[in-house]
Amino acid sequence: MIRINELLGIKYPLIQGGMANIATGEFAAAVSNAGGLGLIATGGVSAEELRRQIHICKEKTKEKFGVNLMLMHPQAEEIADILIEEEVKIVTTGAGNPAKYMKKWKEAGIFIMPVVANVALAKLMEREGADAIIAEGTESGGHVGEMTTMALVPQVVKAVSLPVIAAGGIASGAQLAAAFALGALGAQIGTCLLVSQECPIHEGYKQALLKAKDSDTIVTGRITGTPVRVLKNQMAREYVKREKQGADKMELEEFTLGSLRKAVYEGDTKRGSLMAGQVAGQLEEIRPLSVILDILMKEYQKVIKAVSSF
Ligand code: TUI
Repeated sequence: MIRINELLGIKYPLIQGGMANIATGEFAAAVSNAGGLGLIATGGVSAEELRRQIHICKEKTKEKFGVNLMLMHPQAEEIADILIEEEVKIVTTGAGNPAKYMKKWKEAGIFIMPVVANVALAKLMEREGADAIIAEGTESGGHVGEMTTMALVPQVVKAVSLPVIAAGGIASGAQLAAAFALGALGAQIGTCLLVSQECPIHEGYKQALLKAKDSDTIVTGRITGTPVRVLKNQMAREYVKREKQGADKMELEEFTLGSLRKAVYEGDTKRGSLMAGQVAGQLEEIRPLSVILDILMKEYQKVIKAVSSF
């Protein structure tokens, strides 16, 4: 099978993760211009604002780009139609089951790549007509499942005959090589793009990522049912404590209300929800997107040569 870059008509086999409140049209265009597949996030933006972001992205890149539909979005229905109206060619989905939109997306010729966190949803998505599957391990930032990338990817590869893209825990050439070794034909990356020059998050958020060590992320919401991986801080610790004490979902939602926005726009590293994957501990410096992607691919080439000489 051919790699996802050939399938999509992009330079590198790298697609950007959704990243609510962060991946604007301008950012997605910058990822696409750097050789990856940029995706505009829908989490945190209204349907009308999304339409504007799609227009911005089209102006800023001639390369392929897509939109990530966060299925818990209150306007998910409306956004599903906007994607068709705006002739978006590639869609990834997250945080749910997109089956009810897939027939009309397929009729519109959209290339559909649902993000799944287990084999059951991967199989269902194949039956519903997905074009590729993004298998996302719990190492990822944001909303996560239970399985690790190492265990999930080969099991999804075995279960479906579609191209599989590995996600979660990929930020170096060695990790990219590992993803291919597991049978993936591409990788989704997110956390390592947060520390790009082009990423529109607050400088405080970027500095917190650079400071993070290997075990500085924590999953909030495991008990209440919406697990989200973030950098450990006062807010995250307090959330988990209250959750263990039996706080109800409404109370916790009030507590975290606007916390992602606080992190992204104000750089509030104490009270904000700084979504990040476990690779945060690997991040060392702020670089242009093109450098991040080029280095990742160069490292990958070196790693496969070294491994094959064993
Ligand atoms: O969606 C993601 N990552 C996200 S979404 C997001 S915005 C958000 N913020 C706070 C709370 C909730 C969302 C931040 N990060 N990744 C893909 C992903 N999808 N991970 C896990 C899943 C998933 C979970 C349950 C997919 C399907 C599912 O259930 C399927 C069903 O049938 O309901």
